[in-house]
Amino acid sequence: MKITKAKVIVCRPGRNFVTLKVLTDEGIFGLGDATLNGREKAVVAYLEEHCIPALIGKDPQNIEDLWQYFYRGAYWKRGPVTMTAIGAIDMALWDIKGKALDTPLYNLLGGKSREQVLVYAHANGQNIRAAVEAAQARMEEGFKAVRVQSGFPGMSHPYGVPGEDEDYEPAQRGLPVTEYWDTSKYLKSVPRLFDKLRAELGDNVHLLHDVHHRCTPSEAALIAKRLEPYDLFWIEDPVSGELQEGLRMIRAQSATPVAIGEVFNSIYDYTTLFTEQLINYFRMPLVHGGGITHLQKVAAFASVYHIRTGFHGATDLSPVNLAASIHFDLAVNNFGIQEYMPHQEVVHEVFTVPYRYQEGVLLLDEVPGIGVDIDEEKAKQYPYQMASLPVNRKSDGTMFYW
Ligand code: KDG
Ligand code: MG
Repeated sequence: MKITKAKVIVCRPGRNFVTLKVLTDEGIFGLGDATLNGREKAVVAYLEEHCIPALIGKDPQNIEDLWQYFYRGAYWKRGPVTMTAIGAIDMALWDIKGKALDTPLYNLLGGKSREQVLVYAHANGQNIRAAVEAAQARMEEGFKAVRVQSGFPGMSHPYGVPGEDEDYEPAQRGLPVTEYWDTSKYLKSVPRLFDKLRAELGDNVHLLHDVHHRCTPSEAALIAKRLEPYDLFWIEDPVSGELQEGLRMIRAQSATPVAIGEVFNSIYDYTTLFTEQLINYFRMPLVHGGGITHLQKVAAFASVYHIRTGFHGATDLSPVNLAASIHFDLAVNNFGIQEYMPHQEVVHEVFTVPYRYQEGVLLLDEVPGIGVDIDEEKAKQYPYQMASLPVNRKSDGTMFYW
């Protein structure tokens, strides 16, 4: 089998998505997600200028060798743009292999370890009352795990908490907007939020919380300690993970489980975190972490240390990534949980998907490969528009430095 062509499809059904389509001489094609929120065109250029020319004529069945070719061959390893481009190629090649062998991707990854994938939903509110009501609404929809974020006095729209009647979408059109953050207000409010949640929702739901890298290690240790009585499933990104040793302080103070890694892209981002068992869940998604081939190695490394998957699954990752993640989640032994935010309806005019939500889990149809298709004509009706994630300043104007 030979790769004859590969193209990058950029579209904006409600938000920007970048999709790689790899075609072969046997008429089989594969899709990969290449969306890097706010930096979409950098990945497009990386793929079009450097990777696609080198893909033509290669045998798509040799996935491991092609992964190493693009990772090692560039000399410049790692980084979100590089790893997203490699991730898209890798996903597309696994999709081709599944279609060529007429079997779902999860079969190629060792077969099913479970029949369904536990997911967590998002519940956001501009204040504690609204957040509690949003969490109740998710539970009524059947979710067994809910991530809860709220605004608090002096900060009704912290990062990731949409305004009333707005969809979750931290990237805004054009250049970045500036948001402000006050850690001391946050540290006081977040235990109040979870106190209220446990009082009103009871113990029969997993509660999660995303700190969005806003704390220093000692502040994060304080949060982990203060939230201990509420038995969280995890706190996420309590600190920015570049300083892996920073997580030691959180562990020393608290047994609250920790998830990290949605902005990581390499197995080397995890060496201290895994070997010292400083986290419980790793979040690096297939799309930004070099694809299925690399994540298999990361998951195997994590499993040695009792660390489980908790893949990032926000709506800025395309349905191709979500479907591939569900295959991975079904197959991998050390699965933990999958983030699930449903895409807007308009996204499904462009992408047809093999998964469906039911009572707190995602189920997958028996389809060869990843099982997502893209309607290229429809995609043309939704052209790209530049959008950026916000920048963050402390309330005195200082840029965040971690
Ligand atoms: O592009 C940024 C989003 O993916 C991020 O804000 C979502 O933190 C996030 C999460 O946990 O889903
Ligand atoms: Mg997050």
